[in-house]
Amino acid sequence: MTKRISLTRYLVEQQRVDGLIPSQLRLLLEVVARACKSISHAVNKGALGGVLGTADSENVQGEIQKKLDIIANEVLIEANEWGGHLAAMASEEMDGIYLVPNRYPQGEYLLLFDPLDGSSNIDVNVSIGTIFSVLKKPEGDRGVEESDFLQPGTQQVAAGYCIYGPQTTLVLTVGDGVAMFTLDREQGSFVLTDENVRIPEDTKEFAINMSNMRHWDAPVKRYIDECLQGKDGPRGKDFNMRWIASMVADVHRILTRGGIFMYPWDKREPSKPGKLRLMYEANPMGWLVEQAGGAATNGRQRILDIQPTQLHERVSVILGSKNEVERVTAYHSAL
Ligand code: P6P
Repeated sequence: MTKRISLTRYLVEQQRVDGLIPSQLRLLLEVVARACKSISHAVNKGALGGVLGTADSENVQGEIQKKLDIIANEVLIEANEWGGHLAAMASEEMDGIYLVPNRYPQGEYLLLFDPLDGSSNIDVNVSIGTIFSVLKKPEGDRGVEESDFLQPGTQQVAAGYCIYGPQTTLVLTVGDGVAMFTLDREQGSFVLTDENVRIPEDTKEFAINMSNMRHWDAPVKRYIDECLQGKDGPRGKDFNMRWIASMVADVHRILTRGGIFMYPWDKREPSKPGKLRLMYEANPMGWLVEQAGGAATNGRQRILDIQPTQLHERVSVILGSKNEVERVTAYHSAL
């Protein structure tokens, strides 16, 4: 039997090797992992826990909140606010930033998260997940402001997600590749199950919500149309399609076997650059994909290079197998 390496041991050994995980960051990642275990427990209870269905509230996006959205958000806030590793947090489920209360020590990190991504799938028992991104707060003693969060994705010091599916799996990068940890429910600990995750540069599998086809821009229409033509078309091979409507699940599949995920800008709401959020969906997922040898753009530029202007800003997302993302991006610049 191969040696079981826990998340804690992995982080300690990585800390010794490359210094990418200062002790405060290691504490932060372990606290987030513990919070994800609690969220997994709540999710797995489902109807038995009285946690399904909607709450009587909307989030900043104007979306009806699910009860589990709020529960997951509260779990992450309560787990992280007292440890002394954070200065502030930001969440898809909260309008503004959350400053660590003065009664607790202030740390040097900023934590951003989508506490429960894919929540439209909660009530139908389809995989969902928590996405998180870690930034450093700017130097100096002044209090943290929302503008301190508006850093490009290249500034992330850690990013990851936890997928609540047939397994509960934590996927993490600190800038030295991607590692996966599967929750051992008997031991209650995350165990290293995949190290140095790599995405194949080519794929025959695309993920997009095809019902929006009539609203897409020409480059996206061209790319998908060529895929649909299969081996008799310009691509010379048949493609498969997947769409789980849970970014965490679609990205996990791509990290596991390759593929391209697209949620592009479309004509339904032309003033919005896309549906997905830059700070706590596209940036963490984009970094994970790049760290696994893939690529992530908004069709015209690298997602991680985008300078944010608003905490909840949206972005067009094209990510996954490098050669496919580069093809779609080239189609955009060909216009
Ligand atoms: P649609 C979930 O609500 C989410 O934010 C992502 O996880 C997912 O990829 C996308 O929206 C699904 O959107 O329009 O297909 O329901």
